[in-house]
Amino acid sequence: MASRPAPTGRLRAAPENFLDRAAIAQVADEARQGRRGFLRSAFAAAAAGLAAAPATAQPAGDPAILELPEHTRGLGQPVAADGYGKPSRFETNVQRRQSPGLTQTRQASVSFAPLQSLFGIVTPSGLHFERHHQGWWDIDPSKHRLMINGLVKAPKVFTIDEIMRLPSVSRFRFIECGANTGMEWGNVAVPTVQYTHGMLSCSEFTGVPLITLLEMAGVDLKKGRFVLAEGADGSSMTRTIPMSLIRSGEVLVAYGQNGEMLRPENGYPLRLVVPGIQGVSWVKYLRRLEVGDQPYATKDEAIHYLDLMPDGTHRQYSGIQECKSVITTPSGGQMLLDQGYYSITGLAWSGRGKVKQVDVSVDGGRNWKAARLQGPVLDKCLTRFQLDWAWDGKPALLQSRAVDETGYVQPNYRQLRAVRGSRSIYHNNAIQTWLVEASGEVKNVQVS
Ligand SMILES: Nc1nc2c(c(=O)[nH]1)N[C@H]1C(S)=C(S)[C@@H](COP(=O)(O)O)O[C@H]1N2
Ligand SMILES: [Mo]
Repeated sequence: MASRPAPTGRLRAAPENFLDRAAIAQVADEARQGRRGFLRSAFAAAAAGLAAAPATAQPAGDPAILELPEHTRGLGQPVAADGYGKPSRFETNVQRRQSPGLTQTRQASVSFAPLQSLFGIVTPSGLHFERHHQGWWDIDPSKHRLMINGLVKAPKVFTIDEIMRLPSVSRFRFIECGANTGMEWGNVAVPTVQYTHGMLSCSEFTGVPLITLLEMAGVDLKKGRFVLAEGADGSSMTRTIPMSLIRSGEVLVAYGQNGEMLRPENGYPLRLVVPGIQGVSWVKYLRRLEVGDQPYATKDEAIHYLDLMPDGTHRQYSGIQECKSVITTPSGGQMLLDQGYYSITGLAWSGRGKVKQVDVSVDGGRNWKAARLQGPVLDKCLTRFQLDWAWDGKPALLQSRAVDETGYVQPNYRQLRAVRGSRSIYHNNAIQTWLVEASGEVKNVQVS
């Protein structure tokens, strides 16, 4: 590996998935001083100042391999049986974060998933992004009920126990807020992939197909062409779900997330899973489903979640999350410490089905190379891609472009704006560009 002197500057405080040297140094420091307690904030540690260590170990005489550390000789800790397991104390930098670019209300309403720190396709539940219109609740499941009414023979009220007795399915699905990447419409260039794309997560959801519950209530499938879904929080979150999606068996009334019950932030004890459709339709704290014969045009469908088009009209019910991808490493805020080999990696997804292909460019879209798709490639799920890259130390513009099984190709900003204009908030699926500077710093830039 061609190596060059380690940058003399400090590692960026921004989260990054190379080893978190600031956190590690702090833990070592505290161990030396015999103090207890771990690093609370990687930002604080980074601010305290830490020179970057070389990326590779010395070839000969590295004490880290020559000297036996204490953990090879002493007695380790007893089982961690009491309570719920936690990540290593060296991983404190891996956290959901609120965007510095968004106005904070009293009730913070969005946290972003640290995409730059994740592997594979599953988002650990504790790192799943959050979007609350009126705060979150930890609802007593024994008191929670789900009502089904409207165009049904026998309106029904289910307890959680009754729902959990039914045959369940488990499916890996992505959820993306329609406003994800919204700041970039205005070319704001927020610093990291956590803030550009972090209203995106992927879990294995477990639940009962909604069609099963509707059939138990004797749904009228001739007249009943839409379902209104309502949440039990104060946001009056109500969304219209077309019966066509429900009849396919895709829409789930879910209680499980990654092998355990949903997290309170994500809708415990019940949420709707509406694969491929923008997050707002995945109603959390689900308490009522009404079968109707036309779309409901609720506040979150008539006032919010509209796409302002260049000709001054609004686009409504544009809920499908079109094919999109982003490189998560290297990405904004990260630092390449050496020239030489890197595995460019990222995520691709499509609300219309499976990802078929991802191409990667290191020269701002002039030349493209097909990336490897890491299996499994699943329907309406995140897909991990990788491409081998040797960085020559010169500035580079990294981009990824996904194609889904319908043949739809992810647009660049010029193509997207030609159709959608530039005054939208929602449904920005443009190609993202990361600039790698000669210094190794990676920055968010927009090229068309
Ligand atoms: N009841 C209820 N459901 C809701 C919301 C809400 O505020 N209340 N927010 C919606 C929005 S806008 C999104 S993007 C997703 C976010 O889901 P998450 O918080 O599990 O990531 O939930 C949706 N469902
Ligand atoms: Mo959202």
